[in-house]
Amino acid sequence: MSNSSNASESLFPATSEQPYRTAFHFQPPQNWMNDPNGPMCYNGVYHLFYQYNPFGPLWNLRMYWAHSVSHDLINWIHLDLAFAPTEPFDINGCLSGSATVLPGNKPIMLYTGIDTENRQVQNLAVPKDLSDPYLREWVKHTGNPIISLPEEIQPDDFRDPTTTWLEEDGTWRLLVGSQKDKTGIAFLYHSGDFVNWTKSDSPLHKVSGTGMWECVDFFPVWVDSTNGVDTSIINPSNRVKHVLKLGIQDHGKDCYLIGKYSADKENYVPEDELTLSTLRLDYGMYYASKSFFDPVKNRRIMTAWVNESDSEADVIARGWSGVQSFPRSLWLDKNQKQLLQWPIEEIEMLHQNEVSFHNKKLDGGSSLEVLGITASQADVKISFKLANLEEAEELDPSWVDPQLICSENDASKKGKFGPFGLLALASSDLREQTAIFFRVFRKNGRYVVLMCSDQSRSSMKNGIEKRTYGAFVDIDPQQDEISLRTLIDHSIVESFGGRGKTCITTRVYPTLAIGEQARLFAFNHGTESVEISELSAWSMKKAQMKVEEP
Ligand code: DQQ
Repeated sequence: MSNSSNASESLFPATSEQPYRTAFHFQPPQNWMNDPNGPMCYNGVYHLFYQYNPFGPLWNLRMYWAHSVSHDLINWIHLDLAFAPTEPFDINGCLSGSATVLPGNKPIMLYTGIDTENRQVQNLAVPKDLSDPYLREWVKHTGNPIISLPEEIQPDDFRDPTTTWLEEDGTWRLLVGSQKDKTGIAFLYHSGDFVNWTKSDSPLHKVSGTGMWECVDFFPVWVDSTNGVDTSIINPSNRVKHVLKLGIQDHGKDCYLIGKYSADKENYVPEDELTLSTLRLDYGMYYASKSFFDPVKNRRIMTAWVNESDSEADVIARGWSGVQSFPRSLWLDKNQKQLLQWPIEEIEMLHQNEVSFHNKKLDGGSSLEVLGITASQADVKISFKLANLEEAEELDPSWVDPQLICSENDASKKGKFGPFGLLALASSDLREQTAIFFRVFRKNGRYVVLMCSDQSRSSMKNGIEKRTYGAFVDIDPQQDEISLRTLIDHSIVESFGGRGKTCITTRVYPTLAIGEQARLFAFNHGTESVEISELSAWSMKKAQMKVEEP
């Protein structure tokens, strides 16, 4: 394909003219990007494909796949487009899909095409030249589609094949997301040769009332290790549980279940019911996530599309839309009830100018500026210790929805313990600020920790979305410090509460707190004092994102 690869990076506007371009979150040089597709590691090179509109910064169903590669998941080289809608089986769009590295070290790609009849079908493609370390060119299988639309399913409700996994008998399995009459469905298919696929009599899972399931992901996690597990683990035993991740299209939320997968019975038994409010990968803007097993570092990595919340006119004016979340390692929490997520360790390559301090009291109503770092491009870790917890307010029994509690009690509303946390991308007069904070309540003799990300004052601009997000963090503040890690990157704020138990990602568009004008504060607007037991913050170097010269 020849298209966007001729331009060099210098053709794109300088950062000062583009204050919302990110420094270390993945972005293409221009145009629209959404879902990550087919992430994989092949011969030590990481590949990220993504949904891309090469013709402009807005979404268009007639999607292409763009392709970038990296040796460290931090610095990226943008290659030529990988797939364009050119064939009868994908002429109306190449939608999301997944990679599998087959035995013998052979990568393959499965993706959804929209065919001449506007039906969603599943297609197969392979690299043209396995000796090309970047796998630049891909060849679509001539027998596509390899999976046609099931009779009972609407033409636009059948998409996003998962990474496949191998069973003990040498046959392969994969899932495709769907819906019928508002019941979300993960269809299970099997194949002996990768070309002929048969649908199992029963789907792997379905839940009524949830609507279309997009970008389904299905992978094993160790119950007793932070390492990753290859999707094709044979004989998983009791050391493994399976995560079923579902993109709930009607709500734009990535939810997941933890459960037991039985290959013999071809069934999946989740431990909990699927709900929209619990077990979400991220409680902010984070969708269409996809994970892969990284054999180099023996870990599972996940990335997701983080959309804009800016106005369409501003998106058009700046010529691009969408960023990828910073890659996260993920594993099962010790309690086996939820996943933990943490920025991949390679982030440290970008750290510079560390500032840190210990044991600083933050009186009620006070704040403390974190000086010495570039506050618009930073990685910040902070932990809080609380004394006299018995003074905490009782949680109002009607407060069950954390997002609602956070919206109705923004960062300006004083409590006893909280709000305390960080003011990111703040202007010096604090008229602009993105507050990521905690509140602690008592409930039935125990404690409840609420985490919020309040965008209501994030920008002086009008007419843009400034939602507040919230979720509970499953920690006991009597035993554990309340920790927050926040990645700040110009227009994205990615926060990890309780060492990765609760994540909230947001997009913000400050007008005053941009570039060197941005400031960072620790704050406590509660009436009770809290102690910052530890703070470490780093300026972040800019990652290299280069377009490959022809
Ligand atoms: N985006 C793709 C689909 C997927 C959706 C289209 C999720 O394949 O279901 O761009 O964001």
